[in-house]
Amino acid sequence: AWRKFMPKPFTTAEEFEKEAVRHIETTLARSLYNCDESAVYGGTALAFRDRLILDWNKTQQTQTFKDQKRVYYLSLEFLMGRALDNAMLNVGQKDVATKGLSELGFRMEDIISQEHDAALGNGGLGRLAACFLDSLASLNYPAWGYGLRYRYGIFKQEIVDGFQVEVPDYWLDFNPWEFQRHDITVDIQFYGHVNRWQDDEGKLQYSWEGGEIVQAVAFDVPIPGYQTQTCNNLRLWGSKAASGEFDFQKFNSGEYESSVADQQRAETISAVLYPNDNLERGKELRLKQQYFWCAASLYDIVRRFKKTKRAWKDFPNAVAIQLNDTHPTLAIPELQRILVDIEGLEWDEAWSIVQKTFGYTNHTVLPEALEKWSVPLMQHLLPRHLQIIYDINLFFLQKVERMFPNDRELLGRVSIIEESNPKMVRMAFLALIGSHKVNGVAELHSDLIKTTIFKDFVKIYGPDKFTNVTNGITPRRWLHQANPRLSALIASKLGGHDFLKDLTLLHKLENFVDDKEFRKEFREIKYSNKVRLAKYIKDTMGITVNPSSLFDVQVKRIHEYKRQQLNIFGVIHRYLEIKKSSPEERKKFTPRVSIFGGKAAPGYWMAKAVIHLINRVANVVNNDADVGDLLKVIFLEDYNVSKAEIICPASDISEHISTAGTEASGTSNMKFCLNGGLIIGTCDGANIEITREIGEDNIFLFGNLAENVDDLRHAHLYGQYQLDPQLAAVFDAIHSGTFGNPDSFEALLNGIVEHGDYYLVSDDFASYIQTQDLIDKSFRDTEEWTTKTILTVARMGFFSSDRCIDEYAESIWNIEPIAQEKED
Ligand code: DL6
Repeated sequence: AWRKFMPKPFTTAEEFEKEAVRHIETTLARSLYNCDESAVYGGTALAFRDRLILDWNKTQQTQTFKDQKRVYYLSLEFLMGRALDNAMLNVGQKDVATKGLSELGFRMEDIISQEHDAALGNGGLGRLAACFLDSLASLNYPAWGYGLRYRYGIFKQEIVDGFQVEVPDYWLDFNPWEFQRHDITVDIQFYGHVNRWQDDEGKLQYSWEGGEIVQAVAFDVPIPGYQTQTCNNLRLWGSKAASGEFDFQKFNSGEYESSVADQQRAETISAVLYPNDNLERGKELRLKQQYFWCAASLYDIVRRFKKTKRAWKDFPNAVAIQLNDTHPTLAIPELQRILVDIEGLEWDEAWSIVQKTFGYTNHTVLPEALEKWSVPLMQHLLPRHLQIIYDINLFFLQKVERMFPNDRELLGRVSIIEESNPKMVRMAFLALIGSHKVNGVAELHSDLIKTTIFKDFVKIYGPDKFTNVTNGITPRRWLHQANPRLSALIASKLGGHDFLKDLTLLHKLENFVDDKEFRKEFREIKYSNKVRLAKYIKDTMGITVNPSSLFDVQVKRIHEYKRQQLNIFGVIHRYLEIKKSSPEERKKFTPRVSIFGGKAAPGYWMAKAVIHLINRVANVVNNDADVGDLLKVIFLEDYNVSKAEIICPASDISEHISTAGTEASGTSNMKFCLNGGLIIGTCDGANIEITREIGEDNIFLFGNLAENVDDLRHAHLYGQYQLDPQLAAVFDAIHSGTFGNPDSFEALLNGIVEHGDYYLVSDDFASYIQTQDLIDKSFRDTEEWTTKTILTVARMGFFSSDRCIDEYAESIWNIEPIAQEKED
């Protein structure tokens, strides 16, 4: 009966205004006469939130009632970005709100930009998780995300004198998108010891006792689907001292500070996101975070299952858990512990449930990113889990020995425990052994894991345990939200916005590739997006760039394998070419703006040197009167999701130039192409499938292939190579001090000249430069360029995260969408 009292979708701007103003005046206690943009953001967000909550409650009720199998996506990172725009577009009421805001005297884009990015992730892995949540809800799959509620997300990057400086990102001052569930708390244990005894039937029993308890508190975030009433849940755990942990004795005796120490220690667990991308550092607090989050999530999942009163063997029919990389691998021994130690199942029965429940996604083959934890650390922090891991390993190795009786080396290679000093737990092996499916994130990567890091396991389990799910992106955020004019143009040709739910419909755009009007509008949209970015650059950096220039963009984490150094060396080469040419020759250059953005992990000195070099080069080039508009170099500070939404639609060419075989997939390559930008790339990650889809004529590939990388590295190590002469000239310019004190860049250059050029910068340099020349030429031919960009957009249908999620649902999770009931 109470449905009639519930808020309804806004049908008019006035209805929206009424709600927004009510929230500003009452919920936020901000008087309208001094109402600023931040208050209006608050009122707008709360007005939309009210609508979302109704769908959210209903979705949770329906999912519980239907009791279909659910997927739980465990990810230590969810790089969500801003929520308001997404919420308005997904519930389909942005137009009404825009009109309402304008009647109140505000512009929608100013209000949207008031929101702080939810930056609980480092890069591709976290943003993929966010795209997956959007697709899961949009496709009506019963799904929850589980993560950590970091009080500080990825740091803010400031560039001071050309150097990266890290500033904490406290993002929670006003966050209308989360709900603390005061009633949902879980006590999480650390340290302590294991008791072992025989029960009355002579069976060995284990219990984990003593140690320290920290409380996990649930914070829920609604995840609205696009044009559906499904609103899924993202549950983030915050840490606090367990009740009863506050030491009143100390407090009463005046030791106030030490009485709160326990509390602070507990809160530290969820305080900060580790800012490493593709790099693991083995810190105890990180392991604590991982266990804290896995244990709280599993407790929650098991509690929900137990309410259904189904038999344990039914658990994998009700629950699928996807491990986003190895970070949540402790969930495997934790579920085994719950089933054996607490629920009393036999080991084998429990293990079969565990294996059927988990799936593991691998996102990297880089050795420095593969997680290993020291055995002594694990023994100290999680003594019972270490025992369980040893038992899992024992049974696994016994099986291997039966299969390959005389191969002792094989046992050493596949053991979960690495016999080093100290011994280490290899998390990827544990994840693989405890899961029924392992997937890579692009075809090449999925092939590589089978021939490199998991080669022996293919022999043991057979190839069917391994599969590929090529990554994707949500077209709602990365086309409709980031590039509304392009989305509208496409809709006008395709007869509506259905392509946002089925991206393969974009192929129909090919029918318009010769349509003059369409081509003109398509170009105009790109130009206006470039004007918007140029304005942003002017406003934030004071540098004027010409929007008619070719915008060449590389935005992503700074990492040697991603090779921003190759790009900046290429820029220096271009600069030297311009400098040595006559005024007449200069007219032949295609004017370019080289735009970089991305954060370096705070302790990653080589990456920081690359940022420094880019900024030094920018300083020289941008102030050289000989160069003028022919070349500008921009390093955009603090690259994040909301900046990506401005940058992606404004690029002509973007760079995805990792050493072949190192970038698992990449997803920004997809974002740029979907927005009518072309790419220069190596045959790596998803570039290969992008080429297959859009055609070789529409992409600029260069460089050595993955299959040649080992031989080339070998040649470097034995001195059988010559530094590329054009690169040598670039190094000479750096050494001569053209870009400031060359000592700052010594390590960077030495890595190439003296230490084996592990990322093969020199080997790929000539082909990179040549390909850049081709790009210049192609860009000057506006008609040819326009055709390429339109065909690229038309052929990107495969790269929707909806396709990805359907593949996971069918081949790994075995889940079905929940049919939507029509509202009366
Ligand atoms: O799968 C998402 C994303 C890929 O697109 C990138 O190519 C890959 O580098 C990234 N991997 C990681 C690995 N980090 N860890 N652990 O972020 O995943």
